Amino acid sequence: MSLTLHFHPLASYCHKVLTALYENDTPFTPNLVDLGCESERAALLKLWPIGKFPVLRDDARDQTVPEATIIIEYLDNHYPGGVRFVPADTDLARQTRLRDRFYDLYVHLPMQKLVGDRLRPAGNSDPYGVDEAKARIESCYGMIDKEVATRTWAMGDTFTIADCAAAPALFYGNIVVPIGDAHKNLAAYFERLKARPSFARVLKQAEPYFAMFPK
Ligand SMILES: N[C@@H](CCC(=O)N[C@@H](CS)C(=O)NCC(=O)O)C(=O)O
Repeated sequence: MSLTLHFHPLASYCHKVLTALYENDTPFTPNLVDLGCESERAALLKLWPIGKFPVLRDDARDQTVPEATIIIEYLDNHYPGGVRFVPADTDLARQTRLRDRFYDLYVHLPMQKLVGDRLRPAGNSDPYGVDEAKARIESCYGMIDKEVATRTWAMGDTFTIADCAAAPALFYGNIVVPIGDAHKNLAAYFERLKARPSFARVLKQAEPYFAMFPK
């Protein structure tokens, strides 16, 4: 088995890649990285000096691939399975990548801002930034609600990289900014994501670590 995923079961961007791996039953070796352990952090930094996971290592092709989106595209290109994450059609591919960017940049990152603020030392919180992040997520919920009114998945009938991006962004997003009753189509889409076997498996594996999530 040539693929190793350096990851943590609670980490939202790792959920994105795990969902893609499980969709196609792609064989890989999981390497759980405890960033609190100096040697494990140092090993991750050696692979990717930014020090964030997920990072995929492919020994067969001698490639180290960081960044969730790039990892999924790499898997799609070099280890394709039944589910293709980026469509071959160039226009559809562009629209799919835009959805992926949308979920990462405008839902996932503001969600991380809200979670990160809970971890800041007392007296160092950023109420202005927190309000901005909440407003961004709320405006995205409105956009998504309209989009998925007539779609099963983010791009229509087919599960893509955009859904891999949406699932963890909405899962943790819903904890910090509840989806609520006002966004019925989004709420239904979120339920479909949670019921998707690949993402359900990711959440099951994260369960033992949920107590680490900052209240
Ligand atoms: N842009 C990166 C973001 C990765 C990221 O933010 N990873 C978080 C976990 S979800 C992380 O490594 N956090 C630990 C840290 O920043 O020290 C991607 O898409 O993979």
